[in-house]
Amino acid sequence: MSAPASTKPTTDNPAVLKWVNEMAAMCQPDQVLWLDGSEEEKRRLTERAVADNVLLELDQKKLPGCYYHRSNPSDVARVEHLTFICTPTKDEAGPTNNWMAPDEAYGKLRALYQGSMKGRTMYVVPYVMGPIGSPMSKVGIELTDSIYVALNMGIMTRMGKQAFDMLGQSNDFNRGMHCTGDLNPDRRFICHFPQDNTIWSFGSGYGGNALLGKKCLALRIGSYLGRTEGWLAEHMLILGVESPEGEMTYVAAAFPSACGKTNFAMMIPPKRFHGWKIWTVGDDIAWMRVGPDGRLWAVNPENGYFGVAPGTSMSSNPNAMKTVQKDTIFTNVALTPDRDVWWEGKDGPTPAQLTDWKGQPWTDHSHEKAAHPNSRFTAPAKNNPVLSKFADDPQGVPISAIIFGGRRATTVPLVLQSFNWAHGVYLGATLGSETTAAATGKVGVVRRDPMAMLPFCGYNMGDYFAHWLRMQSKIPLPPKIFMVNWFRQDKNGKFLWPGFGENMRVLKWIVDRARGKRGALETFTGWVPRPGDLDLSGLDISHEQVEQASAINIEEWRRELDDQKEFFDKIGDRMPKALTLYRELLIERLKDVST
Ligand code: GTP
Ligand code: SPV
Ligand code: MN
Repeated sequence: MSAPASTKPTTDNPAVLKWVNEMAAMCQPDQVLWLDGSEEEKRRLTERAVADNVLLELDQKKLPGCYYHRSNPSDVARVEHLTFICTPTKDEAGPTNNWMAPDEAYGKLRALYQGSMKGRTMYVVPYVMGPIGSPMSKVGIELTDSIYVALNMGIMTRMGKQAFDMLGQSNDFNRGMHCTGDLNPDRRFICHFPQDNTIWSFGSGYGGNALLGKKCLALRIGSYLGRTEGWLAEHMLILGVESPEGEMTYVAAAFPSACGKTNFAMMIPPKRFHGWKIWTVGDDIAWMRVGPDGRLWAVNPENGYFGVAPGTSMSSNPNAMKTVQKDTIFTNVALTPDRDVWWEGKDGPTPAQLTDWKGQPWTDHSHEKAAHPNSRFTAPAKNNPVLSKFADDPQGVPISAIIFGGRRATTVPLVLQSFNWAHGVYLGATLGSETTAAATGKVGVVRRDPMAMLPFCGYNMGDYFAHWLRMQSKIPLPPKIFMVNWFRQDKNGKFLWPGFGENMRVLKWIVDRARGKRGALETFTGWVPRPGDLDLSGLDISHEQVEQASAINIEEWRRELDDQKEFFDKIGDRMPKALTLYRELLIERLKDVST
């Protein structure tokens, strides 16, 4: 088969050539291929991936350009315990990150990389994170021996020649080294060197561990650069809300992994909101900086969606279903006998027979899940029927509201507005959420996941909070800050709030508040909608249920504030005083409420 890309370097940038040569000398691949991002190249890479059984061709009539991939069963999610921030001192990485000294990490991984690509191809994947021509955008180069990673990077980033055009002769690019290795979790390391703008990943082919532009560069390295350069790299979706009169309001929202960002970013408002439209700018990551007009402007550094498949259906997220109809790679979902894909929660009857995510026969009597709970689709943003026309805008979009939201069965009400920026930072910093299948480990345990960034902050969490607090003085027209919880449960463990499209009702209140158009009730922990403020008409649930979803229970909050202390203590002396004082203030206010 002919080579799918060039074996000759496609740039004369001396820093790039030197680095690629060094890495190739270490890994010793049989061949080094430089990717240009063309359609023709994609076609040939795909052909090779199918020939190598890395991808399986799906029914091309039904799903044109779509392919199926199964990862090793031990390699299906991010691995937080094997993810390291390698700063010169442990204190710089802080108490919430795993730390390894840079020399030790380079040494350990160099030994693993040594000769690791013998008999394999090293793909040189140049890419841009952020819109082409944006002052916010960054160039990365990922070296990988995984054709699956190369193809996914082609969907998730602006991959190819334009990255070298943007880079020119500059040395300012992220150096991403990725080798699949033997996938033994004992030899799996995802190491970040913020000071060197470098990522070394070994032993995983999955998502956030291997697609280095995403969590590794856009968040861990990005957050470090953001602090140094005065901007914010956040685990946030970005959406535009358009009123029937055509008024646009942009909102950014941080929910932890598998807690509803993609769904919220593509939401279709219910009938009651006739004439309202939601436009997606991004579904996972936001880079935000202060614009010349004093507002906070956001771009989505990505160019595609690596979305959770289970639960995605025509009723929960029709726009996502339309997005994955073509040119999509499905990973670890189930396969039907006629080469269609299936997952728990998809529309229609459950097929009687399937091949499950491990490649085993599966019947509808099986007790196992057919699709892995963290199975995903990789789809181009341009497939999204509600893609914002500003998604590629180099300036980004101006943010009027920031929302933090967790997965909480109790305590946290449906929606809450902070009193001011610092209180909003406090709400974000104390965000709690039940763990999900997006990372390995126990699912359903409440943990503190500040700003949904616990696994993604590339430096000391205390300094990150201080950076957020300091941003206030840099943003003359700051967004308003809110907190939401779609996941409150009743006594029987049933979700109280219907969620999905119905979240528009909450979003509408948020947009009105951000524009100063609607009233609210002050509680000790923030502003909440007054009775009647949330538009509930046409909603098929009882007012009592909405009340329960919105309730602020004093006993629960007492426990919550106790629990927050443990986390604040863990951050230690880098914890900003303003946040610990906020907690104490709330405890005092709580005394007034209960007496
Ligand atoms: P990552 O890609 O891991 O960052 O996840 P995400 O935050 O984009 O989450 P996503 O939108 O993919 O949703 C994850 C899971 O939560 C899916 O199974 C959804 O069906 C479910 N979900 C999303 N929104 C809601 C909601 O409003 N209510 C309820 N009950 N479930 C929701
Ligand atoms: C997440 O876990 O938040 C994801 C998936 O978006 S991954 O790319 O694996 O990080
Ligand atoms: Mn995510």
